[in-house]
Parts: sequence; structure tokens; C-alpha cells
Amino acid sequence: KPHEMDSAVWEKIKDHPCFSEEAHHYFARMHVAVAPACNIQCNYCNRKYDCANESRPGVVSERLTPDQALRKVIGVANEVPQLSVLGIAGPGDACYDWKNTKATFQRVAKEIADIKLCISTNGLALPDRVAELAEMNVDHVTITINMVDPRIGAKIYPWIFYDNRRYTGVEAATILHERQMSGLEMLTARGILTKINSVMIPGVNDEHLIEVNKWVKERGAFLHNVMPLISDPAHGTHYGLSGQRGPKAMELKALQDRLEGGAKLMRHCRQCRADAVGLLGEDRGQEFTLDRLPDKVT
Ligand code: CLF
Ligand code: SF4
Repeated sequence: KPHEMDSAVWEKIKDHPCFSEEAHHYFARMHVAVAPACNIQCNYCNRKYDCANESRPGVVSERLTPDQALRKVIGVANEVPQLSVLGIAGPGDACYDWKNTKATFQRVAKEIADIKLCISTNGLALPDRVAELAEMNVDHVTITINMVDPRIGAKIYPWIFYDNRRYTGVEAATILHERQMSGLEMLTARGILTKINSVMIPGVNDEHLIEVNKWVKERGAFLHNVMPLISDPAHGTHYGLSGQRGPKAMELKALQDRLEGGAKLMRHCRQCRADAVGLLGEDRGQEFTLDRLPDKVT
């Protein structure tokens, strides 16, 4: 354990492959794609594919019901001894598609007591879920935060759906920003570890991510993960971002270097699929498709 680290924090991260760089050599995570619905539109997302907030865009994950997800988790747990974390990262938004997310976590926690539960969200519905996340002992939450200035947000998000209506432009981005910040503050107040994912979009929010890093650090974020936009019109980037390029590897690294000294950076993210299985960087998802799992949970 690094000596400056609190032991309660250490207990939470020591076997989480994303929250601890060390752990990713030894521990595996799996995702179940149980949450297809989403409440916002990102200009880099095409709903046919996985949520790009957390995952590699341009792939279609196998969607599961909570019962199918339970079967899959048990199947994987029996075959992959390093499995320590179950994450729900879409393919839409796990906090918005809450019935599916909650049912999955409850079923899995009942069968496998020591698995860590992890969730990724765009943050809009997050403040409404913090109490239940805490009750279910979810200790790891990722929020995708691409801006703290709604004028920049308006270039990234054409609309959001909130409180039974659609909002657009700066108004939409303002609501999203306020909900992201209050969700983060609520999680920090409860001691739930947070990772902030930011999609680096050259010319749109690249410089601005320095400001984002400051805001999230002040609100207790445990890690900041700056991910490159993966730009491919066939797989998403459209509306206001059509023709938008992703950053070059050198540009990403230069930005990450400038962020050193702020909120601690995650640099080992592999932009997983919403149905990824295994150690980071290996994807054994195809070995555990539904048709290969036992029919019944025994
Ligand atoms: Fe999954 Fe995300 Fe939890 Fe990890 S992935 S929900 S925090 S268990 Fe990890 Fe994959 Fe990067 Fe995500 S390497 S995309 S950071
Ligand atoms: Fe797509 Fe995810 Fe954005 Fe929703 S939050 S629009 S699923 S990238």
C-alpha cells in the first residue's frame, strides 16, 4: 500500500483493475450490457453502438436481461479466477436505465458476495441514484465529464432529456453540468470513489480539460481518465461534430503531462466494450456469450 494512502481507500482499490494501475496486472473485470436506454445525446455517439462515455465506440455488445446477466457473471466467475469487479457501462446510461442496473446488481450481489460493483454514467440521473448506490455497496462510480463550461457543452451535447422534457443548447448543458457536479459531491460526501472520464475532442474541449481537472479535483474525484475521441462517422461522430478528428497519441500524452499535479490521472485505460470480460487489454467476451452458458444457475 502506498504509505500516503488511507487504508479504507486501499481496501477499495487494491483489487480493482481500473482504479489501481498495479491491480490491473492481476485482477479482471467484466461488464454486462444490461442498460440500453440513454437520456442524453452526445455528438460522438450513435445509439446503435456502445456508449462511448466509457467504452470503445463502434462495437455492438450483447444485450442481456438482469437474469441473463446473472447467469453470465456466474459462468465467468467459475472460469476466470481473477474476476473481482462487475461493471455496468451501458450500452446506454446505467443510472438512467436504473431498473435493469439495480436488478442486476441485487441479483449478482446475492449470489456472489465478494464481487465489487462498479458503474459508469453520464451523470444526469446520478444524484437520484446515490442513496441506492450506497445501499448496494457500490464503491466505484465513473462519471463522464467533458466540460464545466456549458458553452463548450453545447458543442458536445445537442440535447438532454430531463424531468420529462427535452432541453437543447446551453440550457441543456447547464443542467447536465450542475447534475454532474452535485452527483460528484454527493458521492465524495459518502466516501464512494469516483473516476472522471473525459473524452478529448481536439479544438473543442482539449484545452478546457485543464479546467475540468481542477473542478473535479476540488470535488474529491479519485482519478481522472482522459480518453481520446475515437472518430469514425460510421460509428458515431456526427451532428455538430461531423468531420471531427480524434487526437493523435502525442497530443493526448502532451495533455496528460500538463495535467500532472492535478487530480490523479489514470493512464492504463483500454476503452473496454460494454460486454468486456477479462484482464484489461484482453477481451474474453466471446468465450462467454449467452449460448455458451449453462441454462440454469445452480
Ligand atoms: Fe468497467 Fe469502467 Fe468499472 Fe473499469 S472499465 S465500469 S471502471 S470495471 Fe476501466 Fe475499461 Fe477504461 Fe473503463 S479500462 S474503459 S476505465
Ligand atoms: Fe451515447 Fe453514452 Fe452519450 Fe448516451 S451517454 S449519448 S449512450 S455516448
